[in-house]
Amino acid sequence: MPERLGTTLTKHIMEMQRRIPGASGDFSGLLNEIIIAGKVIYRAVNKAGLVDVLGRTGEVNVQGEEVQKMDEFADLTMYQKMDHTGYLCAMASEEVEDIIQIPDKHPQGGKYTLAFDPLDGSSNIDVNVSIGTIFSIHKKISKGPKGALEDFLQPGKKQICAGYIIYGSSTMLVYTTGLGVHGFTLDPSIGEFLLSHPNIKTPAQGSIYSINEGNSYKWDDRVTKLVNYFKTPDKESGRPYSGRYIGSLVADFHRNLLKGGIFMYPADAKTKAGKLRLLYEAAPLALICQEAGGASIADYEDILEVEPTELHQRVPLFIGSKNDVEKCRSFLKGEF
Ligand code: P6P
Repeated sequence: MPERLGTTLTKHIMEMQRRIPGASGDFSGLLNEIIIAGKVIYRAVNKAGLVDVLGRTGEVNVQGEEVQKMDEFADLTMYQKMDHTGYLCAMASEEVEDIIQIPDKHPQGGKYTLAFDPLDGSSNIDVNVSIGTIFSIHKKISKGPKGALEDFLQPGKKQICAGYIIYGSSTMLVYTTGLGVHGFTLDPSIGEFLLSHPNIKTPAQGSIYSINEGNSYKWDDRVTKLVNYFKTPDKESGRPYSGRYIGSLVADFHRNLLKGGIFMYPADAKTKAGKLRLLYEAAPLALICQEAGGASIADYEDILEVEPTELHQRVPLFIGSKNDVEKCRSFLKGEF
C-alpha cells in the first residue's frame, strides 16, 4: 500500500485559492513559480561544495556587499522563473539597483509585484550555515501595464503574501497570505514541499535574544540598557535569556518564530538606519511574525506601518515574540 502523502504545498495553495471567490489562479501560479525557483536554488545550495558556485564573484552589489556566486545564481533563478509568466508587472531584487521591468517580449500587465532577497546570508554558505530566500508580494497600484516604483513603495501591512525558504538541515518554505502561517518541508525523494508546520503560532514570550554583540560599542544607550535587561537574571520574568545569533537572518528568525524570542538589529553609530532592508527582509518577516501572533518594530514604529521611500531602504529591526517586542518598544521609547 503506498504511503499516504501529507498535504503538498501545491495542494495547499489550491485550497487557499478556493477560499477566495473569483480568484483567477494568477496568484497561485505565481506562488508555484516561487516554489520551483526554491527547488532549483535548494539543489544548487546542496551541491555548492561540489560545483563552482562557492566563493565570491569579485563584484560588489548595490548594497556595497561582495556578491557571492550563489547570490548571482539565486537571483537569476528567481528572475528567470518569473519574467515570462504574465503574473508580475515588475520585480525588485536585493541584488539589483532599480525595479526590474518585464521584457516587452513577455506578457505584460501582471497584477502583482515581487520583491525578493534571493539568498540572504549567502556569505555563510561557504561554511555550511543555513541561508534563505525571502519574498514579498504586493498588488500593482500604478496605472498602465508596466510596473512602477510606487507599486513597491507600499507599507508592509498591504502585502498580500510574504514568505521565506530556509536552506538548512532541511529545506522549508514558510508563508502567509493572511490566513495563518504555514510551514512546508521539502521531501527531496519526491521533490515536493509537504505540510509539516500548519498554522504556526509564535510564543508570546521567549527565552532567546539574538543580536550581534560585536556591535555593542556602536549602540546607543537605549539599546545597551535593553540588551542588558535580557541578560540580567530575574527568575520571575524568565531571565537571563540565552544568546543565540547565527548571523543569517532567515535562520535566526525561523528559530525564534518556532521557539519564541527576540531578534534585534538596531541602528547604530555606523549604520544609522540599521542594516536590514525594509521591502524584502523586514516587511515580509514582519507580516509572517504578526500572522503568527508576534510583532515587529523599527525603532518604535511598527514595521508594517512604515511608509517606504526608497527601494533598498534599511530599517532597524526588532522582531519576534509579542511581549519581548513590547519590552523593546518601551526601552526604545526611553521608558526605562
Ligand atoms: P552582521 C547577512 O549578511 C545579513 O544580511 C542577515 O542575514 C543577517 O541577519 C545580518 O546580515 C548579519 O549582519 O552585521 O551581524 O554580520
